[in-house]
Amino acid sequence: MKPFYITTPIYYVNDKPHIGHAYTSLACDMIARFKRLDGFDVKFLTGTDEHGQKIEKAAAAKGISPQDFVDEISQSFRNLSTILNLTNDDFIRTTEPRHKQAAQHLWNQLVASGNIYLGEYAGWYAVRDEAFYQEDELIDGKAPTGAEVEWIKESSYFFKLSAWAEPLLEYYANHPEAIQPESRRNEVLRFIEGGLKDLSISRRTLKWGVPVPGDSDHVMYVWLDALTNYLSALGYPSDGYQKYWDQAIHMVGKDIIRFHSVYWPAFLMAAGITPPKTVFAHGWWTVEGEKMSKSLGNAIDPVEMVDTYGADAFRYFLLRDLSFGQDGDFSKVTFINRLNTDLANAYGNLCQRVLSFIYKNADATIPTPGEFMPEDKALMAMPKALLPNLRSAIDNFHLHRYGETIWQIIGEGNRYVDAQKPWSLKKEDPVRMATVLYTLCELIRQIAVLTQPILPLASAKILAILSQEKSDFSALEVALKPGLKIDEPQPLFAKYV
Ligand code: ME8
Repeated sequence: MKPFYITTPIYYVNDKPHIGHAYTSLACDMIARFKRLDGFDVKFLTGTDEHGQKIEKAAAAKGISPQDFVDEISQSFRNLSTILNLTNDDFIRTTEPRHKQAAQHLWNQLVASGNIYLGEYAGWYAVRDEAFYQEDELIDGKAPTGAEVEWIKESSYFFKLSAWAEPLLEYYANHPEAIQPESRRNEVLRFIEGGLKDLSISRRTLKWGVPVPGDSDHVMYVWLDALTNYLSALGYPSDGYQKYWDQAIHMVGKDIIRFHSVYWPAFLMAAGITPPKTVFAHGWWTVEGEKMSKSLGNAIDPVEMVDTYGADAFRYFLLRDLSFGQDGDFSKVTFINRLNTDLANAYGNLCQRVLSFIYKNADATIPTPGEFMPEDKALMAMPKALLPNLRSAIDNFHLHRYGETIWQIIGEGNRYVDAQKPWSLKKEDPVRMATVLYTLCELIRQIAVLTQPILPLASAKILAILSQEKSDFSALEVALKPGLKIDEPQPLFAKYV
């Protein structure tokens, strides 16, 4: 099986998870699920970023030790995996020994290759961004992101980032797939072309971090520490990490593209490691037209969303409504409309009208079909014929197209029911009724196989009703057996006002 490796950013544990974190994790989960069904050997990683000044400050504000603080909040991110039904294979925390060892090993490689020197940093630091800024970057005394900055002057280790501008540009010229989408790639290339300055990679006044090997007065800059998580979870530096590493896809929000597409590949090249295959930066969610912020208290809580609407509905909306890569706005009205239209009225209705009709009128048994008419054959051939399109939607990160494509077939299914009128066939032509119902069950079965990455819970319910054991994509080719008993179907999706 071909290896496949996908990662979410590791989230800061300064606050509880919100819709933005859920979004990136769900996108990765959708891709990971698809790849597993498509026969890949998948590793899907998520986790938490637990060091740095931001966390140290947040712990101090609560009056507890950083370790107690991170243990508590990291757990809420771990719980989110269960709540969102994520299939991550690992959950890494930067406070774990396996990570600290890997981060220190990488540091030693950078020292050995002559890329680290001791100097003095004098400049601005934004705790919220955990980022250094030059005087000329500030706008009205704040970071370009709007974060407050503070002046820092201390001894610091530096990474010779300036030496890596040319190798990075050359690498990106030869690997167009390495930064996606195109607009982000251009943004990163312009930034590198503007010249790179050496980067401060340690802090002396901070204690909450991974100690710099050989100099316990310093801890590593939290981004160097954090980025290494993608390697530590693969067992780096032990042999064998390359198997997945060569296939690495980092999914991130557009806010952290520079860290992933400038600093990280430069660290890696300097340590003799190939940069990740792809960094994809998706867009930004606002809520009812506003930026999410603590002061507005408008962050959407994924736990509440799942409690109210279920994990499938929340997932479906996020991965279907927004063109993946673009910014989007979460509005309650659009959310409810989409659930009602696509889930309750289209997909839910198709399943419910067919399965409950069989349950009530066809002895709760998948009927044995008579001779298929061309329209039956055409309908049953439709979902499986979509697989190449769906594969390309996933491989090209057009995640919204996945649902869009399948829902066209769901529409076809509902039109077929209306045209064939199985309820009238019951008396007029029972053999034809059996053929129509079988055709519809076969359609629903294939749709349930294909919708697993986007609606895993609903798909599992349908596949269970149809007694399907195998559910990877090879199941598309094995037609449904007639004669199976079905349990009483329950509506799959609620309707909301
Ligand atoms: O940056 N819309 O962690 P973080 C879309 N620890 N996505 C959003 C979002 C929004 N409004 N808000 C957050 C960090 N995200 C570092 C990462 S990786 C080595 C270290 C998502 O907790 C998006 O993926 O601030 C964004 O990049 C990430 O959460 C930032 O999470």
